[in-house]
Amino acid sequence: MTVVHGIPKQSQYDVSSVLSYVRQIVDDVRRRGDTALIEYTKKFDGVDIDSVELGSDAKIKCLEGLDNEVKNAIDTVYELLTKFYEEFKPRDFQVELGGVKLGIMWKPIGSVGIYVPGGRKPYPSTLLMAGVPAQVAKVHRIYVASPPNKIGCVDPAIIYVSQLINAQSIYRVGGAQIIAAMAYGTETVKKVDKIVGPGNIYVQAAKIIVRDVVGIDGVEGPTELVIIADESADPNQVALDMMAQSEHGLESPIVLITTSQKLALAVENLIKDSKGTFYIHVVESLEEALAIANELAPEHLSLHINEAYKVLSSIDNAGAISAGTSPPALIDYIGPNHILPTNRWSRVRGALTVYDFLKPIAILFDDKNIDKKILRAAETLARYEGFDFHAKSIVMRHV
Ligand code: HSO
Ligand code: ZN
Repeated sequence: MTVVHGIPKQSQYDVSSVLSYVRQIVDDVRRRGDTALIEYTKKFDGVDIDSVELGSDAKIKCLEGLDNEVKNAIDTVYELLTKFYEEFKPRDFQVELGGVKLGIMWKPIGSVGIYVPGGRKPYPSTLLMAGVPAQVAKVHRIYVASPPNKIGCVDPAIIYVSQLINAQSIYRVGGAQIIAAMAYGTETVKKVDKIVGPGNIYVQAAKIIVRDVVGIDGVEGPTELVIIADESADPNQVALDMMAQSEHGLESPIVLITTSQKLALAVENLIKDSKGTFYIHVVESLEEALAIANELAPEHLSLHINEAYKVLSSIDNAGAISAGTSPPALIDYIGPNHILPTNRWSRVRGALTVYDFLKPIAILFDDKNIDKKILRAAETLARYEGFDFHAKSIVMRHV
């Protein structure tokens, strides 16, 4: 393990280093379709699959043996997230201003491919985090893709969640190859309108390559955690939150910023035999801690401070905040969402939500009673831009 005294420097995560390699895979899938997918699955996952899609018999067989307790846990989280996103869903909006009606109508995206990483362990929680908001948004067709396990099945918990979110198909292919397939389509894989979900560096590189033809949620790196703690914090809780997110691997920066030297020492002692890339930084004041956290713009921010709700308004950049008695790991499993911006992208984006699956269509209607001043403003701007027909078409209905 490493404990650095200080804060992390620039992220080591560099997708551009694999772009040219991944481009070859993407081009190959575009050219050879399913055949390429089956070959890459043999090469990268070491598994022979006879079809890209999990057929209905295979689904039943692969689902066998899924523990009832896990099913119940999935049902519980599914229900909670569904209620949350139903409440959160934006409503269509109309307002009359200056004698015209302006509005926004929200429409779902037609089709979405959700990538669920396999890697060390399957993440059914990730499919819940993407699938539930997609379903609440009423996305017409949801497709799920995840690498196969050794027996050519997709993980049973992932199949179970796919059924809950009403996925059309499950593809048992992972990596850059399935991202290419969902972007361009193959004999089996349907071309989608948007691809979402986390994944390794190859998956992220593929998303960059295909984003001129398909929507993507973002390009994400390893999990990140910043904790702000004061002298009131419990070192055991702080250490456990740090060790929890360090389970995602050594690439995950886990940072403690604290105003208490005593806490820093206690936490360092507790984590010193744990695997992880840890940073501990002691500061003079809470304001300083908040300024650093805003600069780091982490994926997860956890507040172990007195009356944490009082500082919420001082946080500008974070994918998710866990405060009070809530640990970041609870966000991972019950939401609101754990698909979050990394690599400082929380400066401009936030958690995945139902908005990622909806489009606001702008509507203008009934301008019969439009204020003359507004009409003239539109006409003037059109003429300023040299568009006479724009100007004429604007005023002709009002003469
Ligand atoms: N902490 C990860 C998500 C995750 N944790 C999935 C457990 N399973 C990124 O927010
Ligand atoms: Zn996690």
